[in-house]
Amino acid sequence: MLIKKKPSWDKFNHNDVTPEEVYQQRRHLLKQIGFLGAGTLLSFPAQAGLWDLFSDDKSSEHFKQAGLNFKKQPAYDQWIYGDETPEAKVISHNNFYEFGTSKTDPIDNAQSFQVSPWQLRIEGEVERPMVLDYDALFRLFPLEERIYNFRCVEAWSMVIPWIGFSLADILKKVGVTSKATHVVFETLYDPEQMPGQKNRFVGGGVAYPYVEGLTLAEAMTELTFLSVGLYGKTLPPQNGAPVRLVVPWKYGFKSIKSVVTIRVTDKQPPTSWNRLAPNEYGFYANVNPKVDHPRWSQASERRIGQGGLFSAKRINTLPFNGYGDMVGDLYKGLNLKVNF
Ligand SMILES: Nc1nc2c(c(=O)[nH]1)N[C@H]1C(S)=C(S)[C@@H](COP(=O)(O)O)O[C@H]1N2
Ligand SMILES: [Mo]
Repeated sequence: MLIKKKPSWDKFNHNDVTPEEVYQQRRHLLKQIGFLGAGTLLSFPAQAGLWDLFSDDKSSEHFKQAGLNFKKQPAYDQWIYGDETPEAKVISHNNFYEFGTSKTDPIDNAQSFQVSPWQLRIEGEVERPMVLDYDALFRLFPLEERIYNFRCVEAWSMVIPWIGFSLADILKKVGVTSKATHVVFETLYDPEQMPGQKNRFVGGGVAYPYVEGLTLAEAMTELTFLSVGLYGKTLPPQNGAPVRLVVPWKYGFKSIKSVVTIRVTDKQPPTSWNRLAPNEYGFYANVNPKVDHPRWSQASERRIGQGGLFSAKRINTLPFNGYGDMVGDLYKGLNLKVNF
């Protein structure tokens, strides 16, 4: 399948995207020749060299043409190259209620969404507040590619190759004050562009702007990612362009899209889904197969893009979505059934 498009949100000029099969085959080959196993043994330049053997990949050129590069991060890849959910699924099966509540509404309704100019404010309990414009999002910090498992509270999941940087990089740059305990995130509020913000039936009853929050410790942990791209390209609008949070050990609703404000605070903030249905969606929202949603089990998940034609493969859900070794310590002594 040749995915050919040049939508308005695509600010960095590029040509046709590599046909998906070629991309997958190349990754399969890398896997076969032990690129990933070797990745832990080889120095980074050696890994990069090996990757370059296959670098007719237009999708990474997309970033390169803009003078941008990203470093692959095998350390996070319990999900190896070749395991990713097909790009076509990642960009067409979305939750982004600002553009409508069905899975295909975001791809259908978000294509003219303006992502540039953009301003991301970092404010509140910080020593040096900052405003990042569109270009700064891509240039201020070294970009990394990380393949993360992504688990929606609705019990479907995908494996997604994100590009971005750790939220901690920004927080270190602005310097949080001694009062800081939590971090709040807000999506753009622009009802003219986002039909769901104009009409509560389209927007699923959420009070906009969409807001999310983390504890400071969660925000500072390396795994917490600000994504500006996926599959080697800038984010499509339906996935939260130009910048969105990715918190892979939490249910997907924590991974707020199209962020304009990051505010460091001294108290736990209200969050969109918790406000709407507090008995169903907690503040923590850590992926937990042992704590069911009141209306369905969380013990397993449908892996989108894998399995048969009509039914996705069902796999067991892991505590903290498989990232317990990296984040479990954050919750020592906390009752996860009460603090769901
Ligand atoms: N602003 C905003 N962010 C959002 C949402 C939303 O409706 N609005 N949906 C959330 C939910 S429920 C999920 S599962 C993920 C989906 O991300 P994806 O479409 O990139 O897979 O985005 C999250 N971030
Ligand atoms: Mo979700």
